[in-house]
Amino acid sequence: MSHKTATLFDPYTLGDLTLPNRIVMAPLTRNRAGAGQVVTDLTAQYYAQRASAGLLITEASQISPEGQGYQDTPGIYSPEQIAGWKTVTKAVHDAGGRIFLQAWHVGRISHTSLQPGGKAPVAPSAIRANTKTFVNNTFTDVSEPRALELSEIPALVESYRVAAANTIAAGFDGIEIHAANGYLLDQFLRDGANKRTDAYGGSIENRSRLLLEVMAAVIKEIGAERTALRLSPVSPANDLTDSNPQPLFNYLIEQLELLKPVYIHVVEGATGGPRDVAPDFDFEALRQRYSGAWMANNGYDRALADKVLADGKADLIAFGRPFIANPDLVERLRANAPLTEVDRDTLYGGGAHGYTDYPALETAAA
Ligand code: 8OZ
Repeated sequence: MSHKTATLFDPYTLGDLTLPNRIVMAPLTRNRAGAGQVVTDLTAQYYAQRASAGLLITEASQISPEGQGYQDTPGIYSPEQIAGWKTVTKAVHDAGGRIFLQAWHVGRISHTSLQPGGKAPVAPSAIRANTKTFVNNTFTDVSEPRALELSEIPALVESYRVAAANTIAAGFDGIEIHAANGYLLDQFLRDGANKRTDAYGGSIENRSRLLLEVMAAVIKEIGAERTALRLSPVSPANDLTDSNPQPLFNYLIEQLELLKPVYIHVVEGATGGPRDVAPDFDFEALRQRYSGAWMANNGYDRALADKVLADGKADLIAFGRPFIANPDLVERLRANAPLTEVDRDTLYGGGAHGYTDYPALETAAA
């Protein structure tokens, strides 16, 4: 198949949206939701400041109370949460932007103190991850999970379908299902966390089953042109591994080609870290199996983005941390202007400082 080459500043037709450029704001966890896991006016301001991106993707938002793994992350399951997100989508649309919600269930990357009734988090198998979560304003070891019963799977799929309906009710342009970075759907995919012996574990087909059922349910509910997906095939984030990721992800993309989500978003390498953690993994083999929009992410700068777009290896490039400190990232990349460095102390939690107070570049007086 042929992919037209482009630059970051060419428009792109994504489903029924016209993106004015190929620059996407990647999902970024900021832990600033209020009571009831409802986003605040500050969040509306934060995304609206970044509306010049071709597309904004929100921070990961839990589909259910059990899906939460960190303090103060927003939800997309209650009427109050939907009402809160409406203020965000309105502010972004009023500012001329487009925005997808990223929906997640963290699975085993949680802590009993965040779970309803103080129960164990759920996972494909009862294996604790060797990683930490952020609760009570500190980084704490995640709790040991319990394995989901086979009989619980249909209700889990249903909670993704409802979250998708809620996402559209909140005024979003679409949903990105988070199946990356070692959270629940990724835990089912990769065999470091999935030791099940039923239809959802073992073979590549079985480990892919839950994600494909979720994608089919969401697409049936809101349409393929509003449904997207994020994957991180080789990322060690959150202590997840797979013994042989290439055939797993090749198969998965072949199945996704039949479902045709509006884009597939792939984290190349270790999330937020080195790009070359698995030099033998062939990302191009995935891209060649998909005829829809391909979104690449991880450690991109303008030079690498220009090269990948010119080579036709991706259609869209997602930038994460640079968007935190540079609300006008699109203009800065266009002008080759210097980027502000992010303040790590204000990444997770807090208020306006380090969130909505990063300035845009001064526009030179005419
Ligand atoms: C950083 C801190 C907490 C969560 C991810 C949602 O890695 C996250 C996340 C990132 O996908």
